[in-house]
Amino acid sequence: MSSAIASVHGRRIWDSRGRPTVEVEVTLASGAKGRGMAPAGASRGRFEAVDRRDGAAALGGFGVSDALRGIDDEIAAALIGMDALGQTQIDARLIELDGTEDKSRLGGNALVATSLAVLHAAAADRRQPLWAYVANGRTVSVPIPEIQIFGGGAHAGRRIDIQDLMVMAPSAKSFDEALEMTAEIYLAAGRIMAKRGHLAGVADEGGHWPVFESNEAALDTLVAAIEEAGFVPGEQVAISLDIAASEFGSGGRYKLGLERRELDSDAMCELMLRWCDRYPIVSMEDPLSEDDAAGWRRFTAAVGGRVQVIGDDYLVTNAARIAKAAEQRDVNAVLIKLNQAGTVTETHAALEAGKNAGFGTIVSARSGETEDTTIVHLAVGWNAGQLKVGSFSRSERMAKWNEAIRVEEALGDAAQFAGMSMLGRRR
Ligand code: 2PG
Ligand code: MG
Repeated sequence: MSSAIASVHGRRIWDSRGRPTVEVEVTLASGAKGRGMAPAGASRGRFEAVDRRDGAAALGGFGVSDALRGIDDEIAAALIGMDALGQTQIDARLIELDGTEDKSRLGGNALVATSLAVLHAAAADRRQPLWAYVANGRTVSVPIPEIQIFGGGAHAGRRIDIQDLMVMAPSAKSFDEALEMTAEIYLAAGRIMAKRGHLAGVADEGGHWPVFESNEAALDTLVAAIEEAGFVPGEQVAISLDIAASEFGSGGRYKLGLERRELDSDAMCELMLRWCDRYPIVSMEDPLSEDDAAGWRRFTAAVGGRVQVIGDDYLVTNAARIAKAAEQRDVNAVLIKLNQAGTVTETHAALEAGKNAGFGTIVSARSGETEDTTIVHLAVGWNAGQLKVGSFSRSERMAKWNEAIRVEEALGDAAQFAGMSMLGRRR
């Protein structure tokens, strides 16, 4: 069998934060090769797959030598001889081999990089671009991008509480045009901030690292940047926020560090609703913390008809959690991250669970990334509709936006741009 796995090899590479991460290379009997790289989050959900890290003093505890040993020994032994075209069987074998609920024994980082390397090798064996291989003849679409302008929270020294202040361009006719509009806004925001002395650098995902006195000041500046770029806020360009509330909230208490005040769940929900009324917000991710199910329900009941409410840390790319959230009407959209789930198969199952619930689905990068562009192909081939990659600078981000331009061009007339119709079905 020419698509049988002949070798599996792990190596240490470095992510966009300068931390070690795992890369896996898989070679098939046919000679086809595939490579997978593990990203890493900073604001992680409690129920995500757990990375295997050395934990010693060296490299801040982020070393991956144990994870690499597991790949070269156990994982290689288990996968060699298996058919790379059978992704479901490969991933089932990885899950069984690891044997833990949270993938902590072999490590979510080892598993996701291996799973992705097999996927790439299989596509190479079939001589197909990855998006076409995963689509397997089904409908594809070019996703609408959510692009960060300001970074905050855990990605920018907590200078503001909100983690990602992003824009979406509902009026764009193509991915290419959406990027052009975003570029104008990113540049305009930089000009405004520099003029006011509000620029402290570049945040983890490439957004401007702001010095603001309040979260509202950040939102006001974003609206100003959209206007300065020549667009009508709320019509041509809208705001999308990732509050990442689990970073500052738990047990029904939310500590807004910037304003030095603490809110209970009701007050936090009220504040998020006020922002939705006051600003042209079309999408809000993790507005409440991962342990505040009642808060989620209240928030979605109030704005779910007009705002996309996305579960990230709350749903951790887990099909069962997504199905439960659908039953309880906690959200109307779901973020999809490969390394939260740990394998390609589980990630796809989570996305399908979201679609079955009528949710918007957003394929997302992590704050710690590499030059890997796989998620672009998955967003297209799985027809996710939306893509979140971070900001409009730093090459680990631009590599992905640029890859999407190539895919859109390659698709030609078949390149259906998802546009805003892909935002979650309203509840
Ligand atoms: C998120 C991601 C990307 P992290 O919360 O959605 O912005 O951040 O990878 O740190 O979890
Ligand atoms: Mg998030």
